[in-house]
Amino acid sequence: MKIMDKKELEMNFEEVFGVKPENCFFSPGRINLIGEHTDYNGGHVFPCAITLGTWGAAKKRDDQKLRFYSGNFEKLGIIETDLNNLKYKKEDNWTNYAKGMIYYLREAGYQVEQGMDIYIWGNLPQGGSGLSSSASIEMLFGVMVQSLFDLDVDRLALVKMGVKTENEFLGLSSGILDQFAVGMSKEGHAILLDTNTLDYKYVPLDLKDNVIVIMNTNKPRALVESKYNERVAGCQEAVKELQQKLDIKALGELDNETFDEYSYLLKDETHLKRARHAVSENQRCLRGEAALEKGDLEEFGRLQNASHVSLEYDYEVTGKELDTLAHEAWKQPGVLGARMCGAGFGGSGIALVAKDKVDEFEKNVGKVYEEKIGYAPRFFVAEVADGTHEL
Ligand code: GAF
Repeated sequence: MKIMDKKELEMNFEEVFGVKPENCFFSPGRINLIGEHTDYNGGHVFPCAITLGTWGAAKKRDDQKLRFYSGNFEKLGIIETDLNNLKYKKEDNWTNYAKGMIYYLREAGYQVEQGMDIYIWGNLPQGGSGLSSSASIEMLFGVMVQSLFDLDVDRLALVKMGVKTENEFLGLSSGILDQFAVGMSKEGHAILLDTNTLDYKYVPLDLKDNVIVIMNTNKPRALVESKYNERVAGCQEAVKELQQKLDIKALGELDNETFDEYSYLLKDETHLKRARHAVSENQRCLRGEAALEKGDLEEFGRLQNASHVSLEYDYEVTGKELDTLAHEAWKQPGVLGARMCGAGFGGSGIALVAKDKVDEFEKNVGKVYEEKIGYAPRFFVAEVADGTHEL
């Protein structure tokens, strides 16, 4: 997998803009070990950042122009806009993430009065990788603008602006998982985050003789946003129905027993399934974190498997590509657990695999996937990285 060092980043910037950049940055992607579709339900998530991500170099301009260039989309050339015209435009592609971040920084009163030249390049699989390339770009821009304009803004505020960019600028009702993981992670650690209180703790990620293999479906992205928003709405409906008897604001407040007792209130079978996933996944996330802290990787793997099953049957966000990867992974020697990761409907899964079985694992799972799906998946061994930072 190609990575980019600071020198190459500076050279690429200079080639496009004819001057040297002021600063260079790296922003990771993320995986979520367990706790999926819980973040907009006030539940827990347990992600970590990975060394795949987005690199960026930037320089302030004397005027108010924003000039963006991506090494991944060379054909698009320089996309130009103006600080005073920070509006979402479909054809502006990935630069909408940057525009959103700058818009919300300025809205919050931060002084960003000069334009910038910006070069970015990333190695996260494109087209809905499930590894959060959008949050990676959002946080890259947040930290970039903070540094270039010397803004006194704390990291959590930037994370929240990333979420606002996603929710209000782009219209995806996502939670805080991705931006938090990308912005707040620490090398060698996962973060247990309570998305209701925003309390969090870093947990050393000791996988003993195992590694996390990322399994990318390579499936072209289609309709993920609308299906995602539908799931969010389904959970909100379920909360309303449960509120007839329960004093709750979100599904994450319930344990499995209370949910079972009151689930008769959910007359709609789909709402019942969606809510059951949100509640049980939150409990699995907490149990998973505890198992990992105790070094009980077998239990952790079992919970990951159960998470996939719940996402497959109750939440219905997996699809044949992710199911094939997880189901084949479960059959392989040396695999402790495997599940889809991120929003679903394509994207990536993760598997906890014994180090000495990784080659065999990739060969076997890859072969069956290609036979069933018609094209190959991609595998990466995840390395756990720091959150967005200056190089
Ligand atoms: C996507 C969203 F952006 C996250 O907020 C989260 O809901 C995730 O899907 C599912 O856990 O990555």
